Amino acid sequence: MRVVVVHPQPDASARWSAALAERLPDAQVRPWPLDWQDAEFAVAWNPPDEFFDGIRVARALFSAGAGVDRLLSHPGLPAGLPVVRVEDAGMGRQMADYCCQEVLRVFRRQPEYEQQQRDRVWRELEPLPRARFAIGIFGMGVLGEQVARALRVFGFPLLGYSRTPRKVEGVECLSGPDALPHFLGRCRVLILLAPLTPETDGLFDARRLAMLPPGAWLINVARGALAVDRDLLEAIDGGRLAGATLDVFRTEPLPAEHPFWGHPRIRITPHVSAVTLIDETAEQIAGKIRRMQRGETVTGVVDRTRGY
Ligand code: NDP
Ligand code: OXD
Repeated sequence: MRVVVVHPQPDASARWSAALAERLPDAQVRPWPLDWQDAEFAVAWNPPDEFFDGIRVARALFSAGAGVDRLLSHPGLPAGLPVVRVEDAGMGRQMADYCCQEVLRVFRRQPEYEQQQRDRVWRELEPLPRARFAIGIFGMGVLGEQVARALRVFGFPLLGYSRTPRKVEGVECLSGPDALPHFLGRCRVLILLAPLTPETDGLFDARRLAMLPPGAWLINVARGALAVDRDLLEAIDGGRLAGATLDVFRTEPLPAEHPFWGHPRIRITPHVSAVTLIDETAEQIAGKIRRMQRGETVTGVVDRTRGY
């Protein structure tokens, strides 16, 4: 059995290949580029456009991350090839840490205290009422649900929104386009954690951002393209939104001249809210490869028509 690994960073390709080879001792695991014309499986993160030109991948393409938007828009992706995504593998815990940290910062009025520090102002601000500080999670899948569970201990009202109906203890779950304005209208903090698909691309434009309560805070840990950059800046500059925490961007790395960088009410991290942990993820992928080799089904197969 042959497994090809493709990753834009050669050192990451080498680490992935070693981690998979250790778990699949009977397989040949090699980093791309190579002279193979075929392989049973590929493990890929942002493969270059020419990746599929010289090699036929027969059984499945494993994403090295949870999001598959880049793979699904790859110009060479063969039509019938199953695409399998990462399910959690240690990302949920990281995402929960990140979101709790940002929610607590906003709840404890830290952005305002930081501004006061810059202005050398000593002033106590009124604590915010916890019972009215509702947190909304847009995307209640593997990661969204773990974020909700982690936030539960803080006692905020929790709302979840998904494409299809879900049930999560302690979370008021909504779904479907008709429920979106009602959901957004209650989110004091909105966490974006849904995949980038034709339905979610640019969904958070001026109209949808205006549905949030005045002074709301946006946390985008999903994909940058879910929000419209210019509309987000206008909502913050116009005072409609208090600010945003952005981990993901339409163009990554975020270009040096982008106005997000220097904005006093935008916090930026470089797509690190949940990084792929190579050992945990290789373990999951190797397990799925073994199951497929035995003719069994695996979870995490992407529905290409849905886009995730
Ligand atoms: P899942 O597929 O498990 O969950 C996706 C959730 O989004 C589901 O609840 C789904 O609804 C919902 N959803 C999909 N389309 C829509 C829509 N049009 N309207 C409302 N809800 C929608 O994915 P994960 O939780 O594993 O990951 C979510 C995303 O997080 C990834 O796609 C990726 O883009 C991003 N990510 C970012 C990382 C980072 O470091 N910043 C790291 C890892 C992931 P339903 O339940 O009905 O299917
Ligand atoms: C992912 C990501 O999708 O890192 O795994 O964004």
